[in-house]
Amino acid sequence: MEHKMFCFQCQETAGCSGCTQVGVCGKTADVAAMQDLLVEVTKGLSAVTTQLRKEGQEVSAEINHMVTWNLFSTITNANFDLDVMVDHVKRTIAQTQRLLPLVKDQGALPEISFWNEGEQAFPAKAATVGVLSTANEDVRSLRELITYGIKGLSAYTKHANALLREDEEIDAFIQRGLAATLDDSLTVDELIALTMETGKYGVSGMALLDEANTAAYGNPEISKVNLGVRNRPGILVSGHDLKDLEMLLEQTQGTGVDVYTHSEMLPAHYYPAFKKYDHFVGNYGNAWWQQQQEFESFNGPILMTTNCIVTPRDSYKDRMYTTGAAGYPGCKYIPGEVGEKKDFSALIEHAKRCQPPVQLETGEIVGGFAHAQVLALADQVVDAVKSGAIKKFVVMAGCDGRAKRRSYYTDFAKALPQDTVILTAGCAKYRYNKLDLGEIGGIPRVLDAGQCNDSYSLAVIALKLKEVFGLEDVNQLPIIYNIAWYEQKAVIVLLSLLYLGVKNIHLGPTLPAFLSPNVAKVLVEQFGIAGIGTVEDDMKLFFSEAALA
Ligand code: FSO
Ligand code: SF4
Repeated sequence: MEHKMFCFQCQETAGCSGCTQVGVCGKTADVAAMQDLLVEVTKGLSAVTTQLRKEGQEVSAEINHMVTWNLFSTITNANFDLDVMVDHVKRTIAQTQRLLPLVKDQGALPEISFWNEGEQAFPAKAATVGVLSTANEDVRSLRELITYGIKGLSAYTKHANALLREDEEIDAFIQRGLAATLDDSLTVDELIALTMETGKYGVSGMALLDEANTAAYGNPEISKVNLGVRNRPGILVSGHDLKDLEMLLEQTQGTGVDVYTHSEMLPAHYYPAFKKYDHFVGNYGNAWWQQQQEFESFNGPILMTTNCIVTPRDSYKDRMYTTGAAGYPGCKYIPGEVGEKKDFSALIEHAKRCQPPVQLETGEIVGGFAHAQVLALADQVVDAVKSGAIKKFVVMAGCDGRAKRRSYYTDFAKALPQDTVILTAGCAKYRYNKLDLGEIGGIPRVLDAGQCNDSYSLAVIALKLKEVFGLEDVNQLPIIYNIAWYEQKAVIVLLSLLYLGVKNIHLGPTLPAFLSPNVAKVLVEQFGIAGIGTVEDDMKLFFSEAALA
């Protein structure tokens, strides 16, 4: 069948090889084409800004934000709005054209930096620039691995920017890395080195966001999060942007409208600053992919601050709002740039006309084990390890998703020996965070650090434990890595862990389709990356006497 599009950036890609007719995520061929073009013109702009920096010129925050916004909007299931994509292609070309005359040496710039045609020419151009335009499969694989890592890094940078944190070095890398993916002179070895460098900046990006979040909202602390509902209308907030949540909480105070979190917004309840809001009731539902049922029964407006958007049902489409880099055609968009106050009055008025949410569950879950909280418990944790009460930590961070095979993670968590503790972050936790796995000497067996970006916390914890136990190598710790991935933020988390020297990471439920056999081989040979097997086999692999020796 003829390809109408080609995208293989996420775990759910069709047939584990590529979406060619329509995305499994719901992305249509015309949106896919415009996202390809948006990524390409952003690379063209990045080549210009990289050359300008080389020539000693400064690049404005406005341009940096444009690059990260563009990339964030092309992450899996973030933005499905064709008009928005077209508009951003136009704006990006306009900025590139504005900056181009400032470049003294234009000799090394790629063709796309000069491309300046109107909207009618967009579809034809898009058809020439997608993933498959790189013929060599290893070069293509590395270019995409770097691009997807940078997409994830852009998302985290954008969240830090929303809290008025900037890091010119990270932005300069993002643009240099993007420009390098258009450079035909780079060898495979140079691209592998750039992949590792992407991981290095992934660590910096997550550290920047961690600092921004904790400075604004305090250090996450052990918290019980209510799963039930109250008898008042509510607004459900999903995605990852804490600044949006803060603005909404401020504006809903005293209005009689409650606020609930969904999916990756759950960890907001762990921050001290959000505890002062009486109307911040709890978490509603589960991971992103269950949103069709859960948004329907919520009854009130939903605010998607980022991905992951599932094609909305007609029954609640008029209640779904987007903001930031998220977008869906037909859903109302709440504008607001970095530093601007967003106006959520439309959602609040909408909520007042709605019924209260239908209760899905009752009870509480416990979370808030980011680095400061775990390090505050360090003595307890170290004693438990020394006494043998805790034999292993299992990092099960990452994403959840629709694939049937992901039931592995629930079964794996259930099958773990009682003397193991799960360290988690990201929406992967919904596969096992309500199983009541108990405690070891007062330490819960599931320690949730927060969102996917808070995987940074898990790295900080590991490095601290290495120091406490006087080990030379982080891989000598009793930690197993069994990570689930879905989209490109997981790619930057993975590259960051590799940069920190973590080896033998198991990645599932399937390995990325964008890894060519040769690139996969490098990851296997140099880093011991592996997939997952059956729960039974993996239990033997991790917990047989030989593995524990
Ligand atoms: Fe999940 Fe979606 Fe947070 Fe991702 S909600 S899948 S890796 O956006 O970023 O963990
Ligand atoms: Fe397919 Fe994933 Fe791309 Fe969507 S983001 S089109 S599901 S590969």
